[in-house]
Amino acid sequence: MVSDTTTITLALSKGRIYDETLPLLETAGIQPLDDPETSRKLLIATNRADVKIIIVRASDVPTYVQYGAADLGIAGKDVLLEHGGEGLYQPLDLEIARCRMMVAVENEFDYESAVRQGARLRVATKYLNTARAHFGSKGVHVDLIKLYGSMELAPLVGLAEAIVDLVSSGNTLKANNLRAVEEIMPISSRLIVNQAALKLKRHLLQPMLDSFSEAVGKVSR
Ligand code: PRT
Ligand code: MG
Repeated sequence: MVSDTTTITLALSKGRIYDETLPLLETAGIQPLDDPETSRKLLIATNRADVKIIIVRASDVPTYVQYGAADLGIAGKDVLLEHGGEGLYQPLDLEIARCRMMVAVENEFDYESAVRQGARLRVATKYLNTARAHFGSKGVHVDLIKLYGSMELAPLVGLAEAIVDLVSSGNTLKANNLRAVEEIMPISSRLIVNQAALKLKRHLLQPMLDSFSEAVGKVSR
């Protein structure tokens, strides 16, 4: 499904991604006509009649773009690794909403010896694919427990020994008596484009990709 070829739809999530995307949109001459934080609108018009923005959950952005309900979107690498990236062209790391994917445990938990002794580790996370690949490559046996949020609570109440979660300032870990024991990978947000839309709407999409690449100091082709 690709909507009409005279307009483009950009999928964004509220919060940090939206905030950090605004300056990039500005460089492409695009200004949203509403603020999603205050307006409750999920479909936002812009100063350009041929560009509209939809506001969706961060983890739903790849799905909207994959099916062509949005032509392009911005999603964290964490989200893309879980989605799998099917049907998506990923031309550009926008280097926004940066953080790190980490393994964390309670301060008192001896992670290093647990791993050394080959103990089976219970790990709570929203990021099953990433966690499976990480522990698999280290040869650490884990039982993964899927959570949808507040992973930091899991070790405190005995649901898991470790978590895999995103860390930026480290304040959430600190406030919950946790420490990071391994960095899995650095995370930032990427531009994602529907592959069919890129062909059918290149005349509209390419100038936008070019402005974004210029803004982050890269070449998009
Ligand atoms: O919040 P919601 O459930 O709707 O979805 P979401 O959490 O996926 O969305 P959002 O907007 O919070 O995050 C969107 C994207 O921002 C993520 O997919 C990441 O790529 C990126 N990002 C960057 C972060 C963070 N930094 C971050 N710190 N996403 C989440 N966090 C959380 C983290 O999970 C932890 O709970 O913030 C907490 C840790 O922060 P510090 O500063 O205390 O370390
Ligand atoms: Mg969040």
